[in-house]
Amino acid sequence: MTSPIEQTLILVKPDGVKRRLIGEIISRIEAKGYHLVAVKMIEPELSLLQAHYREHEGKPFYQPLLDFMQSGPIVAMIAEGERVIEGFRSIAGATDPTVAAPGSIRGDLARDQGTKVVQNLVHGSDSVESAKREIGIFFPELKK
Ligand code: DAT
Ligand code: MG
Repeated sequence: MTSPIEQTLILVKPDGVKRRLIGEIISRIEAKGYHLVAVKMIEPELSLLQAHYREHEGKPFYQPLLDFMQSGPIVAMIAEGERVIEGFRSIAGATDPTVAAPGSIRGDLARDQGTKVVQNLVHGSDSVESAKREIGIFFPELKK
């Protein structure tokens, strides 16, 4: 069976930028063999983050999540490759960095900081549908 080439949206969150982990995170994506096809550092508007995180509206960590994501610059990227959506989530590790597998970005480099929202360094799209939607939100200039 052949796997189609996918694209996924990856974010280095403000904690990753502040801790100077952009290079480390990009290295892991490239070492795994995925191609970066777009990279930019931005300070996203609230409306952009609300669109991105709409599935979490109403949850107790929603407002802390928006505040955290606006606490400093982030790096937005598009990575490409066969099964990259699943593959990046595997190298990112579980949402909760305390139990994320050692060897993963979150497992190796993040931990519970006692904050209302989990600070776990990276975002990766979780399906083909959300990747398309999220790439459109963060890279409207690339719309065909
Ligand atoms: P993921 O980023 O692994 O896809 P998610 O989409 O469920 O996780 O949640 C988005 C972000 O919100 C996540 O990276 C960290 C934060 N978060 C998720 N669940 C949380 C919880 N129960 N308490 C605090 N923060 C949470
Ligand atoms: Mg998610």
